[in-house]
Amino acid sequence: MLKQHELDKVARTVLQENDRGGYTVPTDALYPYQWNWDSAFAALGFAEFDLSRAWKEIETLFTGQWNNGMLPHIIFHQIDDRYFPGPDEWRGIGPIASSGISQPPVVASIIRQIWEKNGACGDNQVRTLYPKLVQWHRWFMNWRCDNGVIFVTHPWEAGRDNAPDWDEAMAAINPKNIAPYQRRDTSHVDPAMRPTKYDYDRYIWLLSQGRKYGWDENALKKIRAFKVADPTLSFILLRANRDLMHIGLALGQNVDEIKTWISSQEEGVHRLWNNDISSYDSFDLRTGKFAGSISNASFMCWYAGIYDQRMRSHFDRIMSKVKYGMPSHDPDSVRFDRKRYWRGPTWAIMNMMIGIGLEDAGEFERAELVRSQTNLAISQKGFAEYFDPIDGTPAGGSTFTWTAAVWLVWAKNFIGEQNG
Ligand code: 9WN
Repeated sequence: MLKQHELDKVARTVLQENDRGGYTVPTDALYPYQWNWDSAFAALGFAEFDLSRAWKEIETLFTGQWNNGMLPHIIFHQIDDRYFPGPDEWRGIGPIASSGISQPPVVASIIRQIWEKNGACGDNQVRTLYPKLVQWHRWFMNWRCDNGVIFVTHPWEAGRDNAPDWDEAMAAINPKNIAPYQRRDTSHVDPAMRPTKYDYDRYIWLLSQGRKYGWDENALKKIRAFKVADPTLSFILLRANRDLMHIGLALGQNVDEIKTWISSQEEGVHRLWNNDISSYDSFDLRTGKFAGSISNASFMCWYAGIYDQRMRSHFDRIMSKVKYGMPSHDPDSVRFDRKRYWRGPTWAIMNMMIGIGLEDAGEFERAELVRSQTNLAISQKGFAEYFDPIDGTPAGGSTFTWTAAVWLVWAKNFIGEQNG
């Protein structure tokens, strides 16, 4: 096991080696492009030792912003055949080749975090980025909001691709007429750690629908086959809107519009509460049915500033069953699969957001428990994409950007009441 300062060095090297000049790939080969939320976490990591590189990451990300405000989930700066589906499949309509959907909007919160930690450094960057953030958040409120709850139109939009949250909505899709395709992910990673062919057929079918309608949200709105209210997007955007308002006020901007978003979301997130399982949950907006899934996103309520004590008992129950961080799905569920991506493994970024939320809520012991388990996973098993939450086996890609960033900014530092 490496010592802390040695791990710091390796983490910095991971970020530097994944740097492709102005943007960082999540990991080599498996994900050779710029991903939206990965990039935000990369910036957070860079800010620990190279502030100007951190700002550059976010600026490069916004070069892919569409006219309608949408910030794509993947920006294809340079064609690379090692990833599927690439730019020819997506045919995004932005200034740079991109996908056609977005991803959890952590950027505003990360900008605030970097800006506040570094005093006046970054004032110019924040001033330039602010209107772009407002435009992006407005896109979410216009096109992904249903009475205050935020929904996904593709599982990739939530960043939790094959989570059990989407099972029923995915089962309702008949992926007919998709052209034959060849996956690349399973040539880089053990297929047992990745989504199945059944999932991919539906991912590709949903993508082809968006492409067919030229990613015109107005047209797509009428034909959507997948529309699931999601705790990841709902909680992350709520926090991001609070942070955006804070940034706006610091810049002397009128934040009335953002205030209305926040109030509507504060009302809306309660719709995610599933009484049958006493947890925040996803629900299908087409059928009104809850997914019945207690996931790591369910525990992001605290991150959104919803200090709901009702999630504590699930937290304690689940954390007593694992050693390496909050699993992406409840280990007591029959759908739990400890190695398969978002159906069981633990993810450093989710752990960090859960931990930050708990700390904000004054729940220092619980925050420290998630932090110390994440620390154990990384220090024992390395900078993996995700980990088996029970025995820590590293899974997915290795030398992973966001895992390195989480180490530098959060996982290595003890959380105690004195720090709160
Ligand atoms: C599809 C890059 C991305 C993350 C997602 C994660 C995974 C992509 C894939 O990798 O998704 O977007 O091809 O599997 O689920 O959260 O942003 O790290």
